[in-house]
Amino acid sequence: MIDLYFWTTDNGYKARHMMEESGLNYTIKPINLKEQEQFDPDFLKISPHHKIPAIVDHDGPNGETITLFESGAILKYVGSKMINRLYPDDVVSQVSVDQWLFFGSAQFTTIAQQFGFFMVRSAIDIPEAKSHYEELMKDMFTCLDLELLNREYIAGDYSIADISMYSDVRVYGVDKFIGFGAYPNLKRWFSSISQRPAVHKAWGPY
Ligand SMILES: N[C@@H](CCC(=O)N[C@@H](CS)C(=O)NCC(=O)O)C(=O)O
Repeated sequence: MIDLYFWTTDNGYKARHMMEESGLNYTIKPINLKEQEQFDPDFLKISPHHKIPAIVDHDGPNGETITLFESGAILKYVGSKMINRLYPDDVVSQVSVDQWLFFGSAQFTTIAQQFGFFMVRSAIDIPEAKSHYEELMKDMFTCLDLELLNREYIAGDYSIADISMYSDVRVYGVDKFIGFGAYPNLKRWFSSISQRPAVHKAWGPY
């Protein structure tokens, strides 16, 4: 059994999407960020930088309990543990998945969060910050769209690399933010992943 420490944010949904794809038993432990629950001392023992998502696997390696934070690390761990692996076994495929997984975690979501902050949550309107992050978002959408021209999924077969980017494409692909008009391949990728039963469950009520 895996405990998933979750809240309804892009990174939270990445991990929940992964758990649904895995078919492994898991329980959602909500960490209400609006109530600052991420600073609870018990949660900080699991996730020292007060961030969701995090997991506790009570059936970890050698049958021992293991804790894990950082969405990319969680995707990789769960992807390696599941039966129909979404993290491949062979090194050449791993390299391909890893580079896009790290792009998803370190680049794509990091910029998307800043874009979201200045577009939605900032108490003051800063047009320069908005246009700066909008350009960066469009640049990343363009990159993904070009990559997906000749591939169904970002690293070949559907994998944790796709999961690492799906949530922010879902949140910011809508017309009021970036939109899909200039990115037909990314739109096709997004529609295909959106139809997966695991995605319906992951983005549904809990
Ligand atoms: N690099 C981390 C980022 C996680 C992250 O930014 N989590 C946010 C929600 S999306 C959070 O928990 N924020 C609460 C806080 O910083 O106190 C990951 O990929 O898991």
